[in-house]
Amino acid sequence: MIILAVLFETSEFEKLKQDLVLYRCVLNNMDMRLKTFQEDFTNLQNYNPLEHVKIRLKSPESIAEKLKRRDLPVTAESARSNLFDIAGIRCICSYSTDIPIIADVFKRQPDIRLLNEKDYITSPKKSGYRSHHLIMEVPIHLTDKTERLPVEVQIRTQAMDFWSTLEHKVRYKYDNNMPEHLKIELEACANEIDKLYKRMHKVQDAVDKAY
Ligand code: 0O2
Repeated sequence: MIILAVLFETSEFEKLKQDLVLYRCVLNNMDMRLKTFQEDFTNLQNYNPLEHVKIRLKSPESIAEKLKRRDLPVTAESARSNLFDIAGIRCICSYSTDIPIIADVFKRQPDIRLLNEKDYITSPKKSGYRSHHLIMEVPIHLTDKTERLPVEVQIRTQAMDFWSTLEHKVRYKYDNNMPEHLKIELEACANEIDKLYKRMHKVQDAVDKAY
């Protein structure tokens, strides 16, 4: 695998670094909200559908690489107007039935604006990828102004996350040219995982009804 480093020019890199501070503030803000959701779910229902949450800020290298891949200018301004996943949150749930519940909680936040929603669970990708994506615009109140920045939230079950982490690793290893036999195998794994998860969900339902 050959990796060619794509980089920002020095002045653009300085601007990007300043923007990344704002994106980090948005992630801190979302982290607080998620902790509140978890407390509230547990308090109200004695059940927290959020198994765990992963928060990540895209690195300058990944930002530059994504812009280059899309044939866009490798500048801070271009990153800000074209990339919606610089701030990313992954919410991992126990069951697929929890996914719309979490999505609705985000959508009900009065100061958050939904920019885009993709349901790759009802309609999985050809690769077998399953996840619910929300792109949201979140306000952050700075010392002298309010900024609104996009955040990508991916909501999925542990099983979907297990599959997608492995598939991402394989895809990266083969530099997006995965051999056909691995594509077929991974697609089959995604379907098997889905079936197994639904089967286990039925067991859980039966136990819940019995007690
Ligand atoms: P990375 O390295 O995870 O950041 P967008 O990328 O949102 O501007 P797109 O491609 O239309 O535009 O969005 P989509 O399809 O919703 O994908 C967004 C992210 O979802 C991807 O980001 C991946 O993290 C994840 N994803 C989408 N499809 C797949 C898939 O087939 N397999 C795996 N493992 N993950 C997927 P990036 O930037 O492509 O990658």
